[in-house]
Amino acid sequence: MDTDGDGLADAWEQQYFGGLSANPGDDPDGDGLNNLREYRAGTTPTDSSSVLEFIDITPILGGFNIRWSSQPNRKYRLLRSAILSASPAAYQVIQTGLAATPPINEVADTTTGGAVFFYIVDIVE
Ligand SMILES: [Ca+2]
Ligand SMILES: [Ca+2]
Repeated sequence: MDTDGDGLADAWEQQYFGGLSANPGDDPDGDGLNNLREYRAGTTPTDSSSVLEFIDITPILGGFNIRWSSQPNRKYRLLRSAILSASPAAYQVIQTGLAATPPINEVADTTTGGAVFFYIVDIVE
């Protein structure tokens, strides 16, 4: 239920903020994820150490091994671009529907052909 229609479930707002006054665009813990993204990622909006982020991206034969922090009951997709400044919409989806294996998800992208890429990890559901 989302009675104030801000995209944040009432129970979630109550749990972390004690009411329905949380704004989806605010980032009260200053970790770079706003409340809406914390809600979707399953991270804690009042704890800056709880965040969706890459842990490391390590060169391997034919590409990179990519690890990120994950939360239960989520699915992720991995995108990449050869151009860091490309808009997220221009990033290419490499894999999607990746089921969470908390606390860490790991994917080997061995399709880079030796090129350097920049990666984005995103929530599918
Ligand atoms: Ca935050
Ligand atoms: Ca957080």
